[in-house]
Amino acid sequence: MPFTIETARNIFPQTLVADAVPATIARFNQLSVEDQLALIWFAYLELGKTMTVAAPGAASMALAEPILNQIRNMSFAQQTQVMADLANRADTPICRTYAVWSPNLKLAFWYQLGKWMEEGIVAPIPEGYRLSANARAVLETIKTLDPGQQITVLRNAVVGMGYDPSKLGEFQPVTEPFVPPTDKSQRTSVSIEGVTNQTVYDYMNNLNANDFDALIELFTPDGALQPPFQRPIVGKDAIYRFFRQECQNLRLMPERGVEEPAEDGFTQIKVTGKVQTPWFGAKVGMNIAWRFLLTPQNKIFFVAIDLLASPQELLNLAR
Ligand code: 45D
Repeated sequence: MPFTIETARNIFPQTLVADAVPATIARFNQLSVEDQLALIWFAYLELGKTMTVAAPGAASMALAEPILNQIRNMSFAQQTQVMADLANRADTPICRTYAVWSPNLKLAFWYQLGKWMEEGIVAPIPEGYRLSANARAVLETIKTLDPGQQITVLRNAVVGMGYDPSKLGEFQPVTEPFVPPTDKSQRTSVSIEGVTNQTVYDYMNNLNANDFDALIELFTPDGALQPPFQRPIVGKDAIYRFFRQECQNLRLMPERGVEEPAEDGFTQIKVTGKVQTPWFGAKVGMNIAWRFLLTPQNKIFFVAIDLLASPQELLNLAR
């Protein structure tokens, strides 16, 4: 039977992903909005002890600026209401604007609010705020996660806020400005123990160079890419948009992998290694697996990117 996207999702079924992330987000979503905001604040403070978040670029900040200035000029009570509305996914003008922002813009917005909360410009979490028992338990869980999982929980919490974009109909997402690909002379190549497949090397090197035009040509027209904890993104157009909107300036550091023939002349390749996000740079190396399914023509029919359960999983290349 030929592969479908659904069957392709099951290649290398032994891969152990960080289920703690969606489980923690689900528990987080059950909390009151007051608890949610306070919990993120405490988690963010905790994170700040060991790693610093890089300031977002000026161009991203400029896109969020009108709303940020509006909030800055509000009373503490109004500011608290805006933050609660965002956590509540309410239908307000600010929540609608937020909904169409790319994940990085949402993070940039909260980065600035966090700074202003520290400086007393935006309503802080009330001093002595006591988390509910459930919220305390969620916070304790977050503290036990590895750093890559902690920042993924925070990112997912931020991305989930605001008005539900699926209720907006057609819209043009607002994303940070596009950076040109790295000049050919400045590029470096990854090396992956156990892997010789050129498409896999091209995938890693083009993504590292922000060369999304070259990268997308590695996929079949009906190919799919499955980001961590998401459904597959299907088709070249959608994948290309995702790359341009959400994948700039990542650093992929694959370490090892295994290649083997699959049915119908396809090849399946699993690669493990680290990925850095521009937000935390070398401070946080996320433990990642890529599970590729390539056609006989060596095009990417499917690739899943998984956040691994533990660093030990980096050595798990079993099928
Ligand atoms: O509510 O091969 C306050 C793909 C309090 C592409 C706050 C990939 C109140 C293909 C603290 C102010 C992309 C899939 C909030 C590879 C409050 C591919 C603020 C993978 C919210 C490899 C909180 C890439 C703040 C990966 C400011 C895995 C929180 C990328 C900030 C992963 C949190 C990137 C930040 C991740 C989190 C980035 C900045 C997980 C950033 C996380």
